Amino acid sequence: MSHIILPPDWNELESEITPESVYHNRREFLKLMGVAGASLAGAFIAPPAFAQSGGFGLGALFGGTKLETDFEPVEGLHRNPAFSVERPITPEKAALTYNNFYEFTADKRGVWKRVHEFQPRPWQVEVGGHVNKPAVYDVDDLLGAMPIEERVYRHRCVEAWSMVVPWNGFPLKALIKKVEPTARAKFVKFTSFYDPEVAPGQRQIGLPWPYTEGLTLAEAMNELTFLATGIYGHLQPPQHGAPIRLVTPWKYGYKSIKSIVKIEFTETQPKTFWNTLVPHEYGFVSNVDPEVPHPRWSQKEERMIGIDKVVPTLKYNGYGKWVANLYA
Ligand SMILES: Nc1nc2c(c(=O)[nH]1)N[C@H]1C(S)=C(S)[C@@H](COP(=O)(O)O)O[C@H]1N2
Ligand SMILES: [Mo]
Repeated sequence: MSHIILPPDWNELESEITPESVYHNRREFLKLMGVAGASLAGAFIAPPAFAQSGGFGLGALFGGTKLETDFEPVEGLHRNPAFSVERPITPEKAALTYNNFYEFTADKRGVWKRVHEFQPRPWQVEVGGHVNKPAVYDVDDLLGAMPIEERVYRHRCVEAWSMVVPWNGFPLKALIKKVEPTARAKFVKFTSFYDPEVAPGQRQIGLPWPYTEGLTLAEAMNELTFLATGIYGHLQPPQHGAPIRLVTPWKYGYKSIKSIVKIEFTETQPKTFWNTLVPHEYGFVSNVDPEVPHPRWSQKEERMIGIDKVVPTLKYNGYGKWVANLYA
């Protein structure tokens, strides 16, 4: 059951290339499950229901289909003018209904239908590892203690689609300063929630749940690196990674890990979800670069969600001014 990979076709909505293709990849799947010989294969790789339409059985069939748009507004929000984008902001409904959140489904147009049981509050974030002041924060205490602002950022998925969205939240460095990393801290590891009862994707065997990501400490301290507790002027909807998610706009979207429960300062480079699954396609650094094609498609252009326009992809997604020095 090999899977034929087509290059992105801008005219045909269903032809997008997605990392979900790894679910069809026999070899990767077997490697993950520690299956050495190919003879056992058939038993394990009945195509994951997951990868097809995102159907997970009853939950998916009977899940509500009304798009929730009523989220708690964030009062007194100011847009930081240092970050402006010449492209139009993606219409909110387009962003709300087109998401990658593999914990729920691999069907990016159906995530919003499958997040109803997800409870983003109460929510705690544990911050620890090589720091002087480890702490467990309630997300609402963080909202009260951190400098909340709005930033309009470009978002470029590795699958060659993009958005422009107004996040609200605070720079990660504000939190890092509070916990005081020690000299041994060289990397920051982020971990998403793990709850297979509400996240059917996590019942999929062979995937390295919970979703994890990582940055170098210098990347984490960069002005651009943002913890988004909301979007479009309100608190974070589940599908965008409620109640708190990372945003690293110069990197491919998968680095921007959703629904974070743990932030750890480590001495060595942490393992990350996509890098563990398909190391030769999804590197640890993963900076947006139109000159470096994905092994299976070009990264020179991207399709803007909602307005369906194809535009050139920019090095560092247009954020070289802030981050190029990190990679000199
Ligand atoms: N926990 C978790 N975080 C995640 C993902 C995921 O599947 N699980 N998908 C990533 C990918 S591939 C992208 S493109 C962005 C999508 O964010 P959005 O739905 O808010 O646009 O989230 C990233 N963060
Ligand atoms: Mo992505």
